[in-house]
Amino acid sequence: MNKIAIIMGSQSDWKTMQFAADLLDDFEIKYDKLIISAHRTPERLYEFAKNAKQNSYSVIIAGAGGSAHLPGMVASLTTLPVLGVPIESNFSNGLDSLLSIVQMPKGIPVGTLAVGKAGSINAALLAISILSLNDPTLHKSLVDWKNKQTSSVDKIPK
Ligand code: RP5
Repeated sequence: MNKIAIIMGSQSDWKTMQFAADLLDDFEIKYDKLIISAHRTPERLYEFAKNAKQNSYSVIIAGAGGSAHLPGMVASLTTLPVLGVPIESNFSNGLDSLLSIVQMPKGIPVGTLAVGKAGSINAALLAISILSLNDPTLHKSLVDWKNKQTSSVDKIPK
C-alpha cells in the first residue's frame, strides 16, 4: 500500500511540511500527518517508529528544526526509508537543523534534503519516486510531472 507518513517535531514545522503534503495531494497519494517530538513526546516517537511498517507506511518524511533528532531517532527504530527535512530555524537559518539531520553515524541512514520549502517538496518527490518503483501508474504521473516542469521553464528571461 502506497502510504506515507509526514511527521514533524512541532506544530511550527507544519508551514514547511505542508509543501510536502500539497505535493502528495497532487499525486493523490495517501499520507498521515503527525506531530512527534523526539524531545517532548519520546514515547510517541517510539510507538510510531516501532509500528510504522506494520501500519502500512512505505516511506517516512520527517521534518525537524534546531536540535533535530526526530529523523535519526525514527531511522534507528525502523527499516523504512526516512527522508529528513531540516526546518529553517531562527538560529543560523537552519544550518543547525541541516547538520543535526545529515550527520548520522554509519549504520543509521537518513536521506537528508535541503533546508525548508525546497527540502519539503523534494522529500515528497523522492518519496513518490521510491513508491513509483513498484507502481507503473504512479511512475507515469511522475514522468508527466517532470515533463510539465521542464516545459514551464522559459528559455529567455522576461
Ligand atoms: C524542534 O524544535 C521542532 O522540529 C521545531 O522545528 C523546533 C522548535 O519547536 P517549537 O518551539 O516551535 O515548538 O523540535
